[in-house]
Amino acid sequence: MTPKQQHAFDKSAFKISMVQHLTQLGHAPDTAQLRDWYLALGRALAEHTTSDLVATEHDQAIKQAKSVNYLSLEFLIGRLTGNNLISMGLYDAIADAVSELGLGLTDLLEQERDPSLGNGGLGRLAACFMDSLAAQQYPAVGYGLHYEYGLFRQSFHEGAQQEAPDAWREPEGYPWELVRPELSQIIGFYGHVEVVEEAGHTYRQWVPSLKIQAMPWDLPIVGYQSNTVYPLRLWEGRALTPFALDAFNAGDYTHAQQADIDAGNLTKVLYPNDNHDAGKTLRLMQQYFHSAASVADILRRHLEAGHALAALPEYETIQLNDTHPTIAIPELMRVLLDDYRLGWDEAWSIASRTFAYTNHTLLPEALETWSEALIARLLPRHMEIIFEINHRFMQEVEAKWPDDVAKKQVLSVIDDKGERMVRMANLCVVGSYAVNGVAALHSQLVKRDLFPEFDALYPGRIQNVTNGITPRRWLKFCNPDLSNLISEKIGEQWPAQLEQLEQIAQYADDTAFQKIFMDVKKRNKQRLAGWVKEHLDITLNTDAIFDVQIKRLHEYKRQHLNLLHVISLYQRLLNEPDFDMAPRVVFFAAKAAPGYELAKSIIYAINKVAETINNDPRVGDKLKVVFIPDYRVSMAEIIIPAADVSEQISMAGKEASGTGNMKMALNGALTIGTMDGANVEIREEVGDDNIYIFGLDVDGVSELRQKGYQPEAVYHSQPLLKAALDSLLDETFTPGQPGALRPVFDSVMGSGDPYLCLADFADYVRAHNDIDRDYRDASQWARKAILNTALVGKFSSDRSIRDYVNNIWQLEAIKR
Ligand code: Z2T
Repeated sequence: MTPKQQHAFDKSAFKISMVQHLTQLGHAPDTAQLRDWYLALGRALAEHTTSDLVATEHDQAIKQAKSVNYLSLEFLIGRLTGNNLISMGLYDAIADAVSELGLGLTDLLEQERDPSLGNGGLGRLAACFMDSLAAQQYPAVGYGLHYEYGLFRQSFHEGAQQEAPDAWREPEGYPWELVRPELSQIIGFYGHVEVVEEAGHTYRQWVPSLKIQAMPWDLPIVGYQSNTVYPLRLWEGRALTPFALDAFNAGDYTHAQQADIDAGNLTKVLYPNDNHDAGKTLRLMQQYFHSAASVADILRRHLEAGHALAALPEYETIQLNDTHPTIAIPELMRVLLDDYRLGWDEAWSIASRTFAYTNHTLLPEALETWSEALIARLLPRHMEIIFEINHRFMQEVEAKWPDDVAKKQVLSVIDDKGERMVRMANLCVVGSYAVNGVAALHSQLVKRDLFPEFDALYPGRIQNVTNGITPRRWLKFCNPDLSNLISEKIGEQWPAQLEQLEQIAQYADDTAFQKIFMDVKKRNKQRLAGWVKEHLDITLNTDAIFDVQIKRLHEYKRQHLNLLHVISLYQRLLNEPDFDMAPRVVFFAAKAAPGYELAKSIIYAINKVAETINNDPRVGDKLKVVFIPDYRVSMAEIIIPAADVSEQISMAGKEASGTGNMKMALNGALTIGTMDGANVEIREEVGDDNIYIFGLDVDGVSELRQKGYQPEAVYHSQPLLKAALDSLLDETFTPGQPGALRPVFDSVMGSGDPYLCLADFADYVRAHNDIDRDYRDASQWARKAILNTALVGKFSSDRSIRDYVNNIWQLEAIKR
C-alpha cells in the first residue's frame, strides 16, 4: 500500500464485517455460495464509500466552490467492485483478506452483473468522465436515470440476435447503491397553464395533471487514491403513494392522463438506440423527468449552501450530454420565472450562463426533434417558454442579418416545414454558453457542416474537447500484467499522469522488453481464447493476429466492410494455391438496436460466415471468425487487452470520436482505421508508421459524391470484391437457404452503398496486407505495439476533463 493510502485497512475487522453482511443476507459461511460472498463483499466495502460520500457531500469547501453537474440519460459504468477496490487502493489487501476466507477475489468479482445503463460510447464516456472528475477532485454530481432494466442482453438463435431483459439488480438488489428518500422530488406532466394576478403583476403557473415521484439512488464514484466520493444520482420513477398524493392534490390523480404511461413504467427500461432518435412519447417523459428532478436537486444544493439565485452560474454549471436533457433549459427558465418570479431577462441571463452542451453526432437521424403538439400536450408551459426563447432569438438573428429569411429558417428552434417540430440541438446552442464536439475533426465539422450560421453568430461558442478514457479501468484494472510491467519501468504514477507512458517509448527497440511486452499480450490472448473455448467451444490459435471490431452495430461503422474482407481472405485461402497469410482470428462483438433491421441482418451474416469458415477443414487454424455475444463493459475488459489489431473503419465524417480506438491503442493494439473521429489524433500521436490508415477522407468522400458514385462499377471492376459479394447471394454461407444474406448485399448494391464500403474496399484490403506483412516481423510488430501504448497518454479522460475545466467550466479542484 502506498503512503497515499487513505483507508487504513484492518484485515481481521474487514473479514468480520464480511461475515456479518453475509449473515444479514441470511447465509452461513460454510454453506454460502460465491454470489452471497460477492454481495457481502460489496456491502462491506460500500460502508466505507457511503461514509466518504456523505463526508464529501457535507464538505464546506466543496459547498463554497463551483461544481459541474453532468446530465446524461446514460451512464455505462460497468461493474463497480473491482474498480472501486483499485480506487480505494485496497485491491491487493482485499484479495489477501478474502483468500483467508477461502475465496478468490477474481471469482467474487465475476459474480457482479454489469450495470448496463447505457448504449455505447456516449454512456461509457459519461462513466469515464465521472471517474476522472473524482480522481482529480473537481466537484461534480452525475445525474442519470435508475432504469429497472439496462440495455437488453443479447444471445443468438441460429445466428439471429435475440433480446432478453437485463434485470441488473435482481434478485437481491445492487450492493453499491444507496436510496436517498429525503432527496426525492415530485415531477409533473400534462395539465394546463393558469394566469395568476398578484400585486399588479401577472404570472403564469403550470398545473400538471399527472405527478410522479422521483426517487434518487446514489452510486459512489470513488476518486483514485483519494477519499473524495461523488454521487452518481439516478432517478427512479415511482407512483405517488396515497399519503403523498394527499399532500400533492389527490383530486387530480383520477383525472391524470394515464394514456401514455403508468408512473411505475417511467424508468422501467433504457431505450436501446445508439445514434438514432425514435421519437417515442415515453422517452420524452423520461427526458423531462430526468431534467426536472436534476434541476430541482441542483437548485436545492445551491440554495441550501446559502447562495443567491442570481449567483447560480458562479456555483453550478450544467453539462448536457447530447440533446437528451435539453428540456432542462426551459425547465430552469420555468422555475425561475414562475416559481421564483424573476423577470425574463434575469432568468435568461442565469440559465444561458449555466448550461453547456456536448454534441456527439452529425448523423441526421440522430438529431432529436420533438413535435410541438406533443410538447404542448405533455409540457404546456415549456412549449410557451420555448416559443418565447425562439421569438427573442429570431429578433437577434434579424438584427444580425436583416430580412434574411433563409438564415432564420435554418437557425430557428422551430422547424416549420411540415409538422412543426422543436429542434433540440438548436435550443441547446441558443441556451448554452459553450458547445463542444468530441474530437478535433468532429468539432470542425460541427462548425462547418452542422452549425455554420451559429458559428458565425456566436464566434468562439463552438469548441472542441477531444474524448478520453479512464486509464484506471482501461489499463490498470483490465490489464494487470501490462500495468505491472509499466510500473516496473516508470513507477506507479502513470494511472494519474498518463502522459508519463511516453517514457516507455525508450524501450520500443529493446528486444528483451519487446519479448516481455509481447508475452503479456500473449497471456491476455490466452485468457480470451480460454473464454471463447469455454463459452463458444471454438479453439483458437493464440499465435494468430487477434483482429478486433467491438462497438455497436451500425451501418456507418461498416462491420460489413470487415466481413467482406474476411470473406475475401477465405476465398483466397481456398482458391489461390500460392496465397499465404499469418493466421488470423477476426473478433466481432456488437449489439443491434432491436428495431434496426439491417444491423440485425449484418449480425446474422457475420454469424453465418463464421459458422462456415470455422467448420471448413480446408481452412485449418489460418482463419477463424468469432462473434462474442452480449458485448458489455465486462466483456470489453477481457477482449481489449488481447487485441493485436483495432478496427476503426467508419466512413470518414461519420464517427464523431470513437473511444474503443483509444482503449485498444492504450493496450498495445495497432489501429486499422479511416481518417475519422479521434483516429486522426491517434495518428498524430503514434505516428504514421504505427497505424494503418486507409480509405477516403472527408474531402475524398465529398469529391466522390460530387462526381457521382456507382457501387456497381466498383463491383464489376474488382474480382476479389465481386466474388465476396456474390457469395452472399448463393448458398456458400447459408446451405439450403440461398438469398438469406441478400439484405447485406443489397445494402451496398441496390441501396447505393450509402457508407461507401465498396469505394474503400480495395484500400482496406491493402492496409490489411500491410498488417499481415508487418505482423510476421515479430520485432517490428512489438515495436509498433509498444509505441502505441507509450504514445496515447493524451487520451486519458483526465486530460479531457481538464480541457472542460479550463476552457468551459472554469472551476477549481478541491483536495480533501
Ligand atoms: C453514442 O454512443 C454516440 C453518439 C450519439 O449521438 C449517441 C450515442 Cl448513444 C447522439 C457516440 C458516438 O457515436 C461516438 O463516436 C463517440 O465516441 C461517443 O458517442 C462519445 O462521444
